Amino acid sequence: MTERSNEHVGRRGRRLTASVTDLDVTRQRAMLVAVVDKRATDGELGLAELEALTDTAGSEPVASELVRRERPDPATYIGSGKLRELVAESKALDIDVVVFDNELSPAQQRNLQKAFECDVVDRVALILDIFAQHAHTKEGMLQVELAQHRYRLPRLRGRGTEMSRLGAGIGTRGPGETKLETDRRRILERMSKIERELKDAARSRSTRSRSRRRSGDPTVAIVGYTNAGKSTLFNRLTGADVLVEDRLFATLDSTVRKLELPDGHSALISDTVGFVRNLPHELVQSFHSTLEEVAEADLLLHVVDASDPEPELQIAAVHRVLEEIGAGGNDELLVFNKIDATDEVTVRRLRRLHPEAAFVSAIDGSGIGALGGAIRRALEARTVELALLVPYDRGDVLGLVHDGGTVVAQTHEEEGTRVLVRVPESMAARLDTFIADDH
Ligand SMILES: Nc1nc2c(ncn2[C@@H]2O[C@H](COP(=O)(O)OP(=O)(O)OP(=O)(O)O)[C@@H](O)[C@H]2O)c(=O)[nH]1
Ligand SMILES: [Mg+2]
Repeated sequence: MTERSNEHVGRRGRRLTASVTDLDVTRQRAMLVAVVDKRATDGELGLAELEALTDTAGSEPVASELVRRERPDPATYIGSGKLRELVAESKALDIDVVVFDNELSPAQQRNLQKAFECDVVDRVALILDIFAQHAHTKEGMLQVELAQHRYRLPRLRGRGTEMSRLGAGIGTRGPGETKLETDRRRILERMSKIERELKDAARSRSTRSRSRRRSGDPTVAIVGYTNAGKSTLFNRLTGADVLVEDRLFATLDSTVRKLELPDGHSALISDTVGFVRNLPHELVQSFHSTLEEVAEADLLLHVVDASDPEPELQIAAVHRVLEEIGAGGNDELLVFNKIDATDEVTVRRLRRLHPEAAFVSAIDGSGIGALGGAIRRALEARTVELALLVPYDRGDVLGLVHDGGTVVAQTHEEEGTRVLVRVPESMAARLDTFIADDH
């Protein structure tokens, strides 16, 4: 914990985050800045989310600034005029840390830090910090540490160029560069070590998931925006006791439980880390193995907070992350949660827009019974694509795939009919012996 919080020890030695050991320290006062396009309409929402993130990270948002600009200023992101204005305001408000919603280049971060005379962090660093505070398992902590190194490495290089550009001569530059190189090498070594350990963990995990697969139960992964109520729903469905909190990224590690479905069927369901708009790439890469479980799931239960002012934006952000992790094509069942806290007009509108979706309250249990049935139906409707070679004397098999599936392509060859079909998974097992070897 201590090593990770050091990430943000500023030049005055004050921390961005209050860790468990220094809860008695007054919360840092944060000024939030979001730079948006001149015509952007969702700037306020972005700022509201940044406030929630800052609060979750342990700092107190005392001022929020929406800056409209055509394009970022290369040196200071916000431009020198706006910078003077904000510096004055930050002094007046006794600000300890300035948090940018935008990703800052190492040079911009340095220039801003100089001007504000306090810590300046961007959204990526903020999210990394929250993850660092919330990681509890060994694998989770390693994944976060790896992401932090990925973030830090180019920033180290940034300091290096600054030093050599000073042209301070052999005496000063030499040791500086050497130290930089040593630092870089040490970090790279540490990263390789973590990557090896994570690979081992992933290997044993995939053995586990293969043996689960062999048990025949289909897999369902709960996904969705952070704080949508995924863990609450998971607990409600499985009787588990996963931590639920009104904070962002309360869950970082995945938990798997058996889910009993109607008519004696069952599935394996997992609860995992939530997504957010512009989830840092460093994290997506590091959480690769956790997210792989999502990509491999037979069905995604996409939980959406219906009481959010813009649920559609959350849905779009989640879809973008799903694409990024290779789960864009997975079957998905939308679940609008928190309907107890959503006004009726909104619920009606969402029902109209998403007729296939389930509407539930994980807190009071409404809609949960129906959700079980919907999951069961969605799993049944799952289809797989198969390339088959059917001998000419097996007209019955061809009839079966034509009736029960969709034929994508069909050619007649010497040994039989070659078909590419999409069939319900329940039918796939019966077609096993006809799968074309050369495909
Ligand atoms: N009103 C209402 N609140 C809910 C409902 N479901 C969850 N919540 C609240 O929403 C907050 C977040 O719930 P979690 O289950 O931790 O959400 P999550 O999606 O797992 O969040 P992360 O793991 O942090 O991404 C908590 O304060 C829950 O009590 C619901 O159906 N209605
Ligand atoms: Mg959770």
